Amino acid sequence: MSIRTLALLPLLSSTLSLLAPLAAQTVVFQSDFDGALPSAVAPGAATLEGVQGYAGLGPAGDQFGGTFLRSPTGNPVTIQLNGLPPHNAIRLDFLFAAIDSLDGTGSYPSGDFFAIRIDGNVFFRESFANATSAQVQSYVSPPGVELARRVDLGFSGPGGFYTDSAYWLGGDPRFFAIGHSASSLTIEMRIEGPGIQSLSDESWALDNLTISTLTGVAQGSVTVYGASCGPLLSAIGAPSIGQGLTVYLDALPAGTLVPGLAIGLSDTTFGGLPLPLSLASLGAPGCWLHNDTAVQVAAAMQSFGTTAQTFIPLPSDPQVIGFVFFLQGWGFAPGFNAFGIATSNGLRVQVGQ
Ligand SMILES: [Ca+2]
Ligand SMILES: [Ca+2]
Ligand SMILES: [Ca+2]
Repeated sequence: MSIRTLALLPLLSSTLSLLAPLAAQTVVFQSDFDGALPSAVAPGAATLEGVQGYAGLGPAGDQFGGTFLRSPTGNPVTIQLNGLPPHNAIRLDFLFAAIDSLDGTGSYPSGDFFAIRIDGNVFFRESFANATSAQVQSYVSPPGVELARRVDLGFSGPGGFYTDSAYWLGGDPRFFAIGHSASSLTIEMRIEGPGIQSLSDESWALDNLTISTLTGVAQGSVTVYGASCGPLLSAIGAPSIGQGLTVYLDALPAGTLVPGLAIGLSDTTFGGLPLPLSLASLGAPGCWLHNDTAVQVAAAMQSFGTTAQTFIPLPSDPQVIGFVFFLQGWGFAPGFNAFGIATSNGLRVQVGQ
């Protein structure tokens, strides 16, 4: 599913800023984790350990080496920075080691999600799977990000379920320009979820962390609007060019078939009718249509029973900065109401730099 086609719509050109200023960048934290742990880092149960077989993985000048900060799952690693210069975005650049038998999405021992919270808000939450090729990893690497996948790089093993993976997560565009302007910054990283297990079974590590502040970044936004008759639509990630949003549809009625995502260009009119449009007359009281579905009526979502998710990549074209589109989740839910349809709230997305 893609909305790349949006960038091609000629009607956009008159509404887009072609003069977006270039961002200026200041490094405010940098560590290769080879010496003493910087005072800004609260490691919890994490410790500095040799990188073993990870040594040398990474882009030129930014490779695993010496020691890194290795953490058990379930343990928060927190970086606290204060007195930051004025800025309107931050950039995170780091190497991520997915060590031993992390089990991806699912129920125990699966359910291993690497989550990054920024000032308490979830910014990134993706599962990582190392043990078998049959496991479900929600994280999809952009080009250049995956450095090794399901190979023996040390720690538990070799062999069995204890293979390892390596990622230059800082190369993922979603970390390039994260909206932030406060003078203090708290970043918490941990692997969480129903599948967390002991250090000898699965763990993760962080190397070469650089945090920069940016100025002059045109921000995108995601705004929740409109009523739901049950399902809840939310998104995390960066509504910025070259990046994208992971969209979550939660609280679907039990037995929902084929959840989908309606993508529209208007939240005010649908075929000449005003929005939101009540679906009560169709047999779905309390359910509303919140956008014009002009791009897609039912973009596919990956379904997990009463939840579903998908990733919406945004084009890297600067002409898309400022563009607005609308999302609504829904599903066929036999028996939920006479119409057999459940609909979510809406999301308004404005694309930023
Ligand atoms: Ca290191
Ligand atoms: Ca291993
Ligand atoms: Ca696990």
